[in-house]
Amino acid sequence: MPMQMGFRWYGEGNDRITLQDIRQIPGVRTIVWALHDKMPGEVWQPDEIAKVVNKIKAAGFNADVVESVNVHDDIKIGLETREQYIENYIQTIRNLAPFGVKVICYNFMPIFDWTRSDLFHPVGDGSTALFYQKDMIQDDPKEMAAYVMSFTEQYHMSFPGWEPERMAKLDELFEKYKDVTKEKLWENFRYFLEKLMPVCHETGIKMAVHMDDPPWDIFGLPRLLVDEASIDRFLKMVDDPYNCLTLCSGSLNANPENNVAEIVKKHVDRIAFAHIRNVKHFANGDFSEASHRDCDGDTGILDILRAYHDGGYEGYIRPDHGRHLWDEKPGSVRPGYGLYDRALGIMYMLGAWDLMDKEQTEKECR
Ligand code: DNO
Repeated sequence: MPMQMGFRWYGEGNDRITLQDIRQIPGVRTIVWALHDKMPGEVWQPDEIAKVVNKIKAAGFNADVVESVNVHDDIKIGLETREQYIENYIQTIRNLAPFGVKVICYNFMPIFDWTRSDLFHPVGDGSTALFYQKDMIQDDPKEMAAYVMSFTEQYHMSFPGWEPERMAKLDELFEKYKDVTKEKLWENFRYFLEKLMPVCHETGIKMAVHMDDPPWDIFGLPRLLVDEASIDRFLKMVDDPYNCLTLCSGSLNANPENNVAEIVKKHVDRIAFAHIRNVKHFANGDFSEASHRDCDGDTGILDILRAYHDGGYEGYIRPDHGRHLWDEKPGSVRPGYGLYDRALGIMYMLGAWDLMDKEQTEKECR
């Protein structure tokens, strides 16, 4: 089986992009979806799942990848109440299986998911992109959360991992995490995964953890999946073929020291889902997201694609964030998830992939 190209879709009424729009992008087979109105810890019910999956399948796609089933903070903190939330998670896995779901992408970041200081930063050619200004994400999480929440309110658009209900309780959340050291977080992570593995084997669903974005501690909160060593540790900690990675090139490469192609080569068998994104670094530690074209950023997109291709990658892949182009403005587009730049990204990836396929066949024929 070759790699499978996917496209993230936020669902009807929650995304201006329609399944019919996505049909027109060559090569997309998988819709990467979720029940976006679910709070972390809630069970996803079969009728709610069916509603979305039936639409996806009717439009000619598979619904093999869910991004994300978010993990409740009590599991990450290691509170006793985690038992019920883990049970709920297991029930959600069981409920997803009959719909053909193969991979669940999730993250284990305390409190915040991806973090940026500007969601529509001018790139210089009239387009905008997500931007991280290092000195703005240092001391005051509230300021940053208020910025993201102002978007949520102004444009009636909430972001996964940034649920206003959770953000409203930031003080309480920080207080609950105050004794969660990095080692404790690792331990709680292992506990969670070991409980899940039997049901993953039973249902054939792989758990694919997303890298921490950005890959360093923020606001004093520990972050685990930040580099090659931590990925090695994670895979060894629960050494099971169902314990996998969502290898996000952009998240990792926000730290220029991370060589993503090398990580792909080393762990291709344990990558269930590839997020491909290009990042441009600035000397002061800031970074901007860039087009998928190799030379537009510093991530080494072509080396990464080659590592997947030559490693015989058979998992799912999707363009990650794109820039906002043409008529895509705040309010008309989900930050990072416009139509055009992600579609261009797909064509870039498929172009490279087709060429590598061709080269390989020719090599084999000689
Ligand atoms: C950002 C995404 C992440 C990802 C979650 C997975 O755009 O890549 O938010 O979906 O971290 O749980």
